[in-house]
Amino acid sequence: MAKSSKSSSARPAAPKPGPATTTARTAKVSAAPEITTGVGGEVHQTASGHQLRLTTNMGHVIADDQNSLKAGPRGPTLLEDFILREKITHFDHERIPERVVHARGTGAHGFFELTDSLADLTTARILGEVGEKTEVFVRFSTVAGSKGSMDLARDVRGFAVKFYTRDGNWDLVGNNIPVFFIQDPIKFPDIIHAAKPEPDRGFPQAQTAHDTFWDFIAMTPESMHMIMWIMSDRTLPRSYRMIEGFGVHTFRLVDAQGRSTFVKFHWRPKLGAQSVLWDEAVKINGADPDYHRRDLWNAIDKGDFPEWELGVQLFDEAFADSFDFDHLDSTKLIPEELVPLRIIGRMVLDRNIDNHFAETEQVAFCTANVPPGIDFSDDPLLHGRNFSYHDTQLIRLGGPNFHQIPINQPKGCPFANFQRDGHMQMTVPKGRVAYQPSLLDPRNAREDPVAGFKSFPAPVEGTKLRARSETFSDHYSQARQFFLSQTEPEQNHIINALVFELSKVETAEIRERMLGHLSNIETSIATRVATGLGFAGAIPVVDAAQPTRRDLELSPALSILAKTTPSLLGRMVGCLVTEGSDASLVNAVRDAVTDAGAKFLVVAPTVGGVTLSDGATQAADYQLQGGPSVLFDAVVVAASEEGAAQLLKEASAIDFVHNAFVHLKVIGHSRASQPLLDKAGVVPDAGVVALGKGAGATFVKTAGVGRLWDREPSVRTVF
Ligand code: HDE
Repeated sequence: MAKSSKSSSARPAAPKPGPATTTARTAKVSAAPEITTGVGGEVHQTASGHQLRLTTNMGHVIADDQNSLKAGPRGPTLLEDFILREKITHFDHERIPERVVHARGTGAHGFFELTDSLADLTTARILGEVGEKTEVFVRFSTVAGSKGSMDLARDVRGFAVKFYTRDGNWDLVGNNIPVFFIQDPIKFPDIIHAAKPEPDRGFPQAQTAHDTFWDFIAMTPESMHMIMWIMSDRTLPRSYRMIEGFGVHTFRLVDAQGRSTFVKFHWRPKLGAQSVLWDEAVKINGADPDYHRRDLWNAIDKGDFPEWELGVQLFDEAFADSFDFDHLDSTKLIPEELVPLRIIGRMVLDRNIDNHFAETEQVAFCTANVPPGIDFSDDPLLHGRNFSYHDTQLIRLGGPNFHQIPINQPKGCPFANFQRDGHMQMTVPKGRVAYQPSLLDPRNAREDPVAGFKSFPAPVEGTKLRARSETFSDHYSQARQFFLSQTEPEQNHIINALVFELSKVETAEIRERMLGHLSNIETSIATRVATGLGFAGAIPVVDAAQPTRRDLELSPALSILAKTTPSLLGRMVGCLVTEGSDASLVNAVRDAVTDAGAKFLVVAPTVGGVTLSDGATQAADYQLQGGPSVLFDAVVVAASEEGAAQLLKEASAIDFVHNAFVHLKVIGHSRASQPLLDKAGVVPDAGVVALGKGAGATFVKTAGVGRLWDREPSVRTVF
């Protein structure tokens, strides 16, 4: 007390930091500001324009948001300070549980437009009325990592789409891989616990390369098909704009007469599917852990709206009966060569979110959200999901009214029922009647037997039992088909991924048992992985009781590379410049690259940029250490003679060039940059081009081809 009064008398005017206390109220606003928040504060007229008033949640205008209420300037803080208490209390409660899987996500708004009608097969208007545009919200995600994990984990990507249709919300909650690890939902907690950080130590984060994951897999033959997919480049996407999407399960379309057609849903990216290399992924995670979310945000922000085609595979009971595999088994797919994709629409993402938490975090998907005309098959995994997704939102979003959160509300149609109360009821239902039927309130909401949802009347009978159908039992044939349908570089990557992951497994028995499974898929996979593991023993025999693996027709549609049409569209080209870089070269490449639909980004020794040979200032997008070549699809090294000499002493410049080379990228370069290329170990090949006259056209022609796969065996061991 003595000290406090002493100090206040000694420094009477000091404690209140003047400018800060008034910023919020009197900030100079040049024009009428856009008042965009939902806080509901009053706009008040100041001498310099309009200003939103800072208030408490109860609407009390705040005079000082920089200092809490104290007894004397150094004195104890007073409990009376309701402004401080409200602010801190709200902050203390800002976090909600992250999703148990798919915690790290990024979202965007857009629309779906139907281009080919399925009106003869379904009453769902979104699939029947050509030209109809339906609002969508999409959330892309990784699966295993926490919210703060890095984007380039080797992982499946979630591809969840909420269509706000006129017949109610439709959630197509898919992945970028068309099959799944397990056949029965009762195994889901096990596979996820095995993949997540090990419970005793809390690591590794966002990785499958550890004992518990492979322990579970080594004991689970039904996962082998999925293993081939997750060890492929599919789990290292270059961009969310460049992933395919799959509904995975078989669904039903139901027409007005109650007839059903089976359907599988596929998304196809307009930019083509593309992946990065593992070594590149590891480095991107360090350089920019937000690489995918930044990429999506930037593309939409600049008006390069990513687009996907929606394709369907349609088949009837007769096909389902004749198909070698069970269409209810989520570890199997139907090759497109057997049932071709019919493209019926397109989806464009054209609006970034306004708020990550309110939209991307609070969005609640559920596979059970289907409009009339779409129905479920008997895929057991789908049935498990129909329960799980709603259930998980109750803990994650805190109660049964999460459908009232703006991002989850049906926007295409009204909703009305007699469900009431519960945590966070946001609406004010009127009247005394909260039930039906009722004579008291006959005009309130009632069923519509014609337009309402009707389940397809599939005949059902059976003995109650816990069992797995025999038709689900071939775990190796489609895994083999997938591997053999890949191009050579893609097969090499699967082998190297298996070697990498299993090398992180400490228990030899798990590694060896996995070799047994791989041998059931294809002998050469097992022998190559064994070489990579330095395992010289006999490969164990596992699951000899399984039905004999069959040789299926190859399916080129399963390969990314076989379908790739070379293009620079939507790609990023990084150009390393120095003081005195040749202006005509830089400008020519920029123009050509931009014309080809790619982004041209400049990397310079300082973010202030450089002066080019013609005296013009070239601004930089990245400072060299923050702009490694892993961020780009192809690079240009445009150093001047002096600049190149300086960069010889700069490790990040040498890495820039070296990594571009070993990541199989096209490198266009000024002749003056040659010493830097030599120091970085670049060996001339078709992808290393000296740029002179016609630099732009030469570079675009070479870079448009994509990666130099032929270079790979010379830069890394292919087991
Ligand atoms: Fe999920 N899954 N899942 N899943 N899943 C969740 O729901 C679950 C499965 C998928 O961006 C959770 O809201 C079970 C297959 C995506 O918000 C949870 C089973 C496929 C997302 C859940 C599966 C998926 C999830 C966690 C086996 C591909 C993110 C948070 C029966 C077709 C959605 C949440 C978003 C999220 C359960 C299998 C895709 C716990 C029980 C197969 C894209 O409910």
